[in-house]
Amino acid sequence: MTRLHFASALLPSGWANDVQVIVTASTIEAVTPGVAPAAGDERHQIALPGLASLHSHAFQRGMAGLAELRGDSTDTFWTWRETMYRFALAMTPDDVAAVATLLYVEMLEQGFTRVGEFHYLHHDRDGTAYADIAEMASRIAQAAEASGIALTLLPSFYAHGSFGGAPPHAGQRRFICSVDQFAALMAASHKTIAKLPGANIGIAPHSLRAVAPDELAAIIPFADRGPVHIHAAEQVKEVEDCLAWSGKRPVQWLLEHAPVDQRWCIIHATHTTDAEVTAFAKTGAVAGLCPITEASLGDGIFPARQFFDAGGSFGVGTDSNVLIGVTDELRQLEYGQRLKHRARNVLSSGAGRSTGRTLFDHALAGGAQALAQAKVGLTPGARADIVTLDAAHPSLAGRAHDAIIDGWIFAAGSRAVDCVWAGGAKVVEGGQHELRQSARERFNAAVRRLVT
Ligand code: NGQ
Ligand code: ZN
Repeated sequence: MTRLHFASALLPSGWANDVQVIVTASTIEAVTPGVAPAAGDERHQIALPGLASLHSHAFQRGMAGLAELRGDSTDTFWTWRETMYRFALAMTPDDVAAVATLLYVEMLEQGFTRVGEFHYLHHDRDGTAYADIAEMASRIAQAAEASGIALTLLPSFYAHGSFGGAPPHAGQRRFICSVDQFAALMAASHKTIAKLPGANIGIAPHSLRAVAPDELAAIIPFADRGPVHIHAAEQVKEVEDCLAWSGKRPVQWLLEHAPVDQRWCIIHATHTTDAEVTAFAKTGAVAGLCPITEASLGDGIFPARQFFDAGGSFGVGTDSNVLIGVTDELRQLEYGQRLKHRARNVLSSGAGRSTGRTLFDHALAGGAQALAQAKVGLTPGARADIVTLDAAHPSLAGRAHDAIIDGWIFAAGSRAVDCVWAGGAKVVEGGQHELRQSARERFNAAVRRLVT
């Protein structure tokens, strides 16, 4: 049992002062506001719940910053993707484990305590399945276990190179499954995560480019009651190709043909019309927004203001993992809207309401929903995923309650994270994960080999 005491803590009911939190094993057992610290309480100033990065492709952390060199033609998402495929084709299971372990260490250091791993690098380098079809998934699970982050594993189904069942191209061979192989992959993935604390599983039909309608219908039952994640409408070309194929836009097609409901998370949904935004919000599905990656890849700007006004839920994901940060994702989300609308505090929930707090609350709730967590936050029964901030950080000086979150997101940035408990274990202290050094060495050795 661990007893923590926070001068100030963000609870589901709002900010409270002098909060004692009792953690037993991986779970919060009791939360008592308004009590003085007792002897033996570990004391901190400011506590927040950990957030989820609801969309990650772990292996891509290995190539972060390596696609920032201008090519011969105009660089786009599609030319980035070629670089990404070349990197993916070179990685061994050990490389994936090394890269994912440091990535998850970095996520924890930033205040992400759960990851939705949209996992599609399944097979060996020649495209044949490993002896254990879930070999790569097991490396992801090992990385989660070593770091302490909670894993929602989302094995991805990927079968085609484009709309209309086009054959995949050679660079995609490590991703490809038949429906039968996917069934075997799901069964093996279930076994892989069975003993992993805090883990759960869903499915990830990659996109309408990669999955034909009959395949989508065939794999949805594999989700059981778990989450279903799909990329949609990230690029204008994807929307055009989808229109050419079906006469519908990607989000529109999904809403008309797939059983989209609260278990679903539509990743990006960048290029959506007003009608799509309204219909999407009504389904109760989560928009999985990845603001740093969407900016990095030149995707466009999601109509977040309209989606919020229509009652839509969203969470954030680090996606390509080019930069890892809770504050970075939330700030970029708001700043994209400011640039688009030429206004300030666009995503605040109303007059006098903090923008940072609005973003944080949405990302907490949307992340939990998208990764099928019934209970999150500093509340009894939730996994003990707790983040403390450094109250001595200059951008937090003199701030109370929501002003702390605004100071953290918009001014202090990531360095203000002090300690992080993941499933009750204190894995980050003074902003550093206990495995930082060894994980960096292993990552660096793998990446040095991959880039030469
Ligand atoms: C992915 N990433 O699956 O890693 C994709 C690129 C694709 C993003 N969309 C590949 N950010 O969409 O075909
Ligand atoms: Zn993605």
